[in-house]
Parts: sequence; structure tokens; C-alpha cells
Amino acid sequence: MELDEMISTFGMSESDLTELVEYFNVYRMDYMPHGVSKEDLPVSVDNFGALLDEMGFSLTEAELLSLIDQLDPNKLGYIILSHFLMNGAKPLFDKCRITEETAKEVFNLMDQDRDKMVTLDDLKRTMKMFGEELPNNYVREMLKEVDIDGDDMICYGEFLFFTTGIVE
Ligand SMILES: [Ca+2]
Ligand SMILES: [Ca+2]
Repeated sequence: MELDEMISTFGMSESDLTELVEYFNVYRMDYMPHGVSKEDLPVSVDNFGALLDEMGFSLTEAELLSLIDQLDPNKLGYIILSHFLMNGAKPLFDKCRITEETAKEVFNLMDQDRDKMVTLDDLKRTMKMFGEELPNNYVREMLKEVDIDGDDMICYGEFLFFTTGIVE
């Protein structure tokens, strides 16, 4: 199916579709199962979570498993792009995609003292606000995971990259 045709059939934006095709290409299985061609872009169910993750979807483990069940009902072990498009890609984009806008909102929410940097104190205050009292070293680990340049602070660019994979 051509891209234009896909856009009108599935009602997704061209950029979303193009991105999806790109990611399916990257994660495509090397070995083609019987009856499946390269153009179908089969992705192993084991890699499907990583693919969605890298695209900036936030799904719980349970949501992922039920999605895989739905997309691979016969337990063939792979998911092809057109099947994904026909069965829930669009709602998933609408519902679970962390957009740049959302990332910005969350970042501003976490940056409690509004100095454009999320520090350990900011994180602790945010957690407290949500009623989560976490040990210091745990919060520090969270920060480290996002802090690419190692200055012990999270700037917006680092946060955007972590949540959406977008490079500012
Ligand atoms: Ca701050
Ligand atoms: Ca940093």
C-alpha cells in the first residue's frame, strides 16, 4: 500500500505514518516468516515493546501484552505494520503518545522553582506533591537516568529526549 493510500485509510497524519514505517523498518526481522514479505515489515513481538518505547509511547506492561495479544492472536511471534495500522495504531497514537507539548507541561510541573532546570530538590518536591515519598538515592537514580551531560540537573532538552526521543 502506498503512503497516500495509508493516510486516507487510517486517518493518521503523514508524519506519524512515516515515522511508524521508519521504526518498523529499523526493527524489522532479518528472517522472513513463511508467507511474509520484506514489505510487510514484520517485527518480532519481543521487540515490539522496545519499538513503541523508542517512539515515545508510554504503555504499561499489561497494556503492551494485551496489545500484542490483539495484534498476534495466533501467536505467530511477529506483528506486521498493516495489521498494526488496522488494529489500533491510530487510537494508540491519540492516547499514549507523549507529545512535545505534554513533555513541556510535565517538565514545567516538575521544575518547581521555575529556573528551567529540574534538580534533585525539584524532583523530591514533585514526588511529595503526588504523595510519593521515595528514598533520596532512588530519586537520584531517576535523575541520573535522564541527565545526559552529568551536571546533576535535567534541562528541557534532556527531558524531551528521554520522554519522546526528540532531539531539541
Ligand atoms: Ca528547578
Ligand atoms: Ca543535565
